[in-house]
Amino acid sequence: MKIAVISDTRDHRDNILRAVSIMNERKVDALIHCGDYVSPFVTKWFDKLNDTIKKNFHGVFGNNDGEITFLREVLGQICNFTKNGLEHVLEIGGKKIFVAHFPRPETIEALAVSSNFDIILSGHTHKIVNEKKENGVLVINPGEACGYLTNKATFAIIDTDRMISEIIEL
Ligand SMILES: [Mn+2]
Repeated sequence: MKIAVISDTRDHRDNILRAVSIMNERKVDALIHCGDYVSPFVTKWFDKLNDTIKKNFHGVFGNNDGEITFLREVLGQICNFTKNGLEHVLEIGGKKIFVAHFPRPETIEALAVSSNFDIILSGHTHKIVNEKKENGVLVINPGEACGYLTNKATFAIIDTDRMISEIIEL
């Protein structure tokens, strides 16, 4: 299965639309957003995802998501949030996945070495991490889709069969 992972989209309309069209073209099976959407109106752009992806669209909130009530109400129509909205534990393509916007590096490391999850996803730092640990665990930060801090707008596509992740520039 192919899982797209995106983070820190921060209302960047053009990059979101570009990412969505690549996800549709590449026929990914699922999408995980690692937080910092910012405004609920991003729903309008994510709504262009094909139906398969929309049925398998999961997200967590970030520290810049102020309007959580309305994000939950509007984006929540196509994106699955947990009750607290801050963490997700998912199973996709037979892989156990942990998602949070800004776990501390120590937490990510502890989760990775525990082998309790196959894939650990986070965002927030705007820095790409594409790492495969010795125990086969993937630790991924897709970087920033907005490109505001690094001038490099990216997201990731994970192939769960091969357990590799590709970074895609927008
Ligand atoms: Mn953040």
